[in-house]
Amino acid sequence: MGHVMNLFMQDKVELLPYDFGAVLHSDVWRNDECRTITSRLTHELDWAQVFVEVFNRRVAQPRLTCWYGDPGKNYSYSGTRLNPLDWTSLLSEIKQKTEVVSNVTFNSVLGNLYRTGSDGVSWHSDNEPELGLNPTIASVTFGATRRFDMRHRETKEIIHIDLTPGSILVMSGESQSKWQHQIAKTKKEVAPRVNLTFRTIHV
Ligand SMILES: O=C(O)CCC(=O)C(=O)O
Ligand SMILES: [Mn+2]
Repeated sequence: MGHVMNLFMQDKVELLPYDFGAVLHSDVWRNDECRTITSRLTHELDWAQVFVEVFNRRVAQPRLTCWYGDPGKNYSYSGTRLNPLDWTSLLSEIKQKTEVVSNVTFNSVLGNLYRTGSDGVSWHSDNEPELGLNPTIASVTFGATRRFDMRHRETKEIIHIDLTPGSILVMSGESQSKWQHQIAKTKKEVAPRVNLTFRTIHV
């Protein structure tokens, strides 16, 4: 279904045709800044391989993750309980800029490192109870551009969004309750991508 109704508001673009809440801010960081930040995040953050149980089998997530935040903001995620590490100075800087752009404050960040095109994240919504109803999540991209897909739970309509380095995707409103999202694996040769999803955990 070809809903061609992009709402241009200042530099912001609503990407969803209905059950709204996905706005992309492009080029928040310059290309040269992105290169430095990508390298620093890759090396400085405490990336770990998380294993999850799927049909009684221990399966490695196809990406590395890390979790930083204010003390005590714990979060259960696919059966794993993660204790946040303390903000690094670089993460604090990125968080500050993300809060200015999105006009929302956050108390934690889940990092994803997609090493190659064989890494991805399958269809899901960020609808854990700790996030509350209709949460606002800001998803920041450094490194390679990867395609982000959003699929409506009922109509099954799929929206494709290229998440470019230095961009912030702000998901809010009904973007989690009515839509799911994924980063599909790709056979194309792609450089590593670092994604930071800033969230507010209510505990
Ligand atoms: O890498 C992305 O852009 C999405 C990551 C994501 O959906 C998540 O961490 O919940
Ligand atoms: Mn997600």
